[in-house]
Amino acid sequence: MNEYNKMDDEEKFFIGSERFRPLNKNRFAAYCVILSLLITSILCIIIVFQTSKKITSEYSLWFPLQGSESCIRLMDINGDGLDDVIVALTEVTTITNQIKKDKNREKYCQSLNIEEPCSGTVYGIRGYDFTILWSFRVKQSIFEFVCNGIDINNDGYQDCIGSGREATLVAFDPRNGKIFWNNNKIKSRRLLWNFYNPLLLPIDVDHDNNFTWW
Ligand SMILES: [Ca+2]
Ligand SMILES: [Ca+2]
Repeated sequence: MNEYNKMDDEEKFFIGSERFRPLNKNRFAAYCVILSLLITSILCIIIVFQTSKKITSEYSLWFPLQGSESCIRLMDINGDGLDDVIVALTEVTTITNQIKKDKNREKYCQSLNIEEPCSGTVYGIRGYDFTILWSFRVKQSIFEFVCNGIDINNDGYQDCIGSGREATLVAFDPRNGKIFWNNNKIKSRRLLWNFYNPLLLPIDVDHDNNFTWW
């Protein structure tokens, strides 16, 4: 038996034939390692690029000079079967009490037809890309939204009630941001009188035989 026949299959592969240039085993292993590192690096660069692109351009929404004391309510407000966001913001100056030093505030609020400080804004935001679907102003910062079990206009769709600082109260249709009623024109007697968590009572308080309880 000659030397070639004594070799195992792996050794015969690296010896090659007359047609092919013999490939050194160590060199082949080095090529494999380098190729693996190159593929891994390229994949990492692609993943990092795609991830950073989504965070910075597709899933961010910034509100300059705005703060929030509001809860976040998730519900499908545009009927596409996907959750959207209802949240309220307020001007940062109302949180830090700097707004009282603004002499032009009264005129500004009169132009909005809302009592001072007219600083709150409620937003309906599409959940999958943070597009603002609707918004409306309210008197002050909103704390709480109740959107379960109430149909204020009896159209078969759930509505929302928001409550917050200086007795801010608003009822609205979450599908389009239409306001049913609010107390925007009622000045609070005490700045610290707030509404926190509105409750729905299964009671017809004014005896008009009209209340909806789901
Ligand atoms: Ca939706
Ligand atoms: Ca409704």
